[in-house]
Amino acid sequence: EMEYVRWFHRYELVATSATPSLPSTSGCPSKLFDQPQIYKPFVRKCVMRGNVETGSVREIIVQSGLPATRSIERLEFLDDNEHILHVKFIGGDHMLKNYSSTLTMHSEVIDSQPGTVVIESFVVDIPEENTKEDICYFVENLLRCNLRTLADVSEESLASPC
Ligand code: A8S
Repeated sequence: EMEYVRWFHRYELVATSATPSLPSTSGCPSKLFDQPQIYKPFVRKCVMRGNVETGSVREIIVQSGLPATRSIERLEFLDDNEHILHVKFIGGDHMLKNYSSTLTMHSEVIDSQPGTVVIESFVVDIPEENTKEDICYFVENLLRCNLRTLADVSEESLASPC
């Protein structure tokens, strides 16, 4: 039981959500995985290993000035029908250990217009040398930035149906 308690407390769950009003009523999460640089302002480059499918891996190179340079990320689960994208960070030189995120897209009526709500949540280990507040502040700001940009660029392509 101690093991269980210890395991449980290594993780912190924080949900963040944003409600960008995307033009299409059904987004396509698989379009997000191989071209994150289109909607993640801090991603400079993305190199895919293989096709976009469950299990495939991408390497992200981020803009300079951040506390990391690269991240290796695996597509853990993808469902374009249910609009779910689940990604796990499996390597890189960043401090986000055991980070994984879940992004879902939902058709909603927003201001009397059909739109898409995108919700992203994450779990991550809190390293000894950081507080939960610091890590959450850092990640939540990045996710908020990404989701806001996604809402802005979605008109062109990303949120259209698969
Ligand atoms: C995402 C979410 C995050 C990405 C973070 C939190 C990151 O790409 C950046 C800076 C870092 O220090 C960590 O969905 C890492 O992309 C922008 C390189 C992982």
